[in-house]
Amino acid sequence: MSNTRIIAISGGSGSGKSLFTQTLIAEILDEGMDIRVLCEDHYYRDQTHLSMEERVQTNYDHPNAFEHELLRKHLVELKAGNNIDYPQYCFKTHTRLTQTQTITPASVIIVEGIMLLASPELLPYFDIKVFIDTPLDICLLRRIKRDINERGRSLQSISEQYETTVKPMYHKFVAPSRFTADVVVTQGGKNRIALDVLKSHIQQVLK
Ligand code: UZR
Ligand code: MG
Repeated sequence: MSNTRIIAISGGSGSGKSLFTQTLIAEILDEGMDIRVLCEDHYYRDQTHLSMEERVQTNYDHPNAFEHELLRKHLVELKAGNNIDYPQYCFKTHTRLTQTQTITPASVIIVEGIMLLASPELLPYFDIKVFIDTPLDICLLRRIKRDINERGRSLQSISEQYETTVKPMYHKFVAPSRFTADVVVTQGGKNRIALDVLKSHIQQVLK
């Protein structure tokens, strides 16, 4: 499987990366083609050894919050045609679950996450680098809704995290990583043209 294509989809938290990726994947699977997705979020470092207070204070918007070395290894394994044990992460407890999920190789792998293009050690693995460029106010509104509904957060904790890490780290790491991208997408998961362009590229590869 050495001709495996790896597509990275990055952008700020709440930019629409996951929606963009899920829409693309669903449409490709619908057509009976084989593709895999890995979320960088699953590679957050386990915080079991810390107290809840320390876990809450961790900077999750820094490249070091992720075990990129494991993600890199997994990309190497999938490219070599081997299965991987995909980690599972809980945002409510900030811990990695003990069970993993087996992921088998495929010709096209999409990796999605905030710090992918800000990590020089990962860049050589990506055949196509996509940056979802969404204004920060739109990202924040989405993040508020999602973190309350899916990640067990209060408005107070969301605004504190936003001021202390999300916004400064976006400017420090995520925004500059846009310049490493091959494709910059506006309007997030709703950009039909960008979805169609990537989809036809993937269909070409999978043919
Ligand atoms: P996406 N995050 C947490 O809030 N808790 C964790 O245990 C791990 C991550 C948040 C993280 C980042 N930041 O902005 C976001 N903060 O998850 C990335 N603060 O996830 O790209 O899906 O929005
Ligand atoms: Mg997401």
